[in-house]
Amino acid sequence: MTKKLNIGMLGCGFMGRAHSNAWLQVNHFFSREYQPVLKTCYGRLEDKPKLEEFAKRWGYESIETDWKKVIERDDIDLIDVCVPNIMHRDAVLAAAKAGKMIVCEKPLAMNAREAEEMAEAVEKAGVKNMVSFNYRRVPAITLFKQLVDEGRVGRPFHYRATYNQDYTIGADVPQGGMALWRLDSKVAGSGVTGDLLAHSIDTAEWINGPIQKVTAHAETFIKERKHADTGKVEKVDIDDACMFLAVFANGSLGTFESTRYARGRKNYSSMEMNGENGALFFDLENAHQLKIYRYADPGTGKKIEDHLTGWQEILVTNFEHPYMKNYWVPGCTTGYEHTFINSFADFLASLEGGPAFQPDVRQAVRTQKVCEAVLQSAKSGQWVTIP
Ligand code: SOE
Repeated sequence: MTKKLNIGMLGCGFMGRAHSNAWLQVNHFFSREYQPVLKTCYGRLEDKPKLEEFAKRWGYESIETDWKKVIERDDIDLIDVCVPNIMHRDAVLAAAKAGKMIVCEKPLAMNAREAEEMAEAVEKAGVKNMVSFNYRRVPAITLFKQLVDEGRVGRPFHYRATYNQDYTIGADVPQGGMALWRLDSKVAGSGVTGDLLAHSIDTAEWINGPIQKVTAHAETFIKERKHADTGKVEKVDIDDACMFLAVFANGSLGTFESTRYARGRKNYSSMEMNGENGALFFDLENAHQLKIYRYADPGTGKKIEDHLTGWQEILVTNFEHPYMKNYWVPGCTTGYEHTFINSFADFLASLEGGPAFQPDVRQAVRTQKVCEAVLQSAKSGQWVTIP
């Protein structure tokens, strides 16, 4: 039996493309009762030519230049929020009130207060929801978590995450506008903390459990940039780079670093965990490789033979690896877009009686609180405990 799931897409930019592709592809690779239908998409009136081209390319049946109309439509089941962060709150509150299912891009909100308000509204409405922290569904990261849960790292001592890019180094890169709203704090809420570290924090807490406290330092390297909307040179308020130390409730120590000024790094997200029984390392530039260092067998506690210890590489493309049996044959890889397809596959499964989808809006509030504590600590120079 198939059921139509009518999608109302808010946004026609980078994330709008990533999500539209995933809605179209998910039934090709995963057997699900729900069949997403790209019903309508919203973009600003001033971006109408771009919106029309977007709708045509991805096969949307109609367009809307008023986002509220998308939510009001009776024929829409799910609102997919891919507009800039400043619009997330209003869109999610309205969608919850209208009883629609919600998919929201990360970060959930501009700040923790907004995030909490959104979670309360969604919970009150009782609507199914997910927040798109897509990297949890990189097969090698899912396997990372599985191996930790199997005890292969053992008692954890350290967790180290980086998320580095280099696209804002040029002083002539404008802030704001359609493409670079992530550089405008009034639209994005924060810089790398909300945009990139939020991913690292979501994954870190998923793997290690809660972070208890943080101490941070943030930097804005270029203090003024031309604003694409006003044409004027304006103060830059976002964090270009941010690093923080964390203490996890499990006793492990965390270090996190993120910047958009790491010359040579485009979308370099890495994580390493070191424990009593072993260690794991992953980086997104080698997305199908997971490195493992095995020191002791988790079942018996017996030390691995000396001549076999050392970093080993798992090519995460086997049928037994997370998500991979749904794609090609062992050795054939998947890409960035598949992390969104995997997310929607799990979301649809949750609608069909499968495990509740994570991260949901409530869990994303938690990530937002850690981000806020990081920014607060960067200002005060003090350790901040996460409430
Ligand atoms: C920023 O450049 C960005 O597009 C993030 O917003 C995404 O979340 C990340 O996955 C890729 O980089």
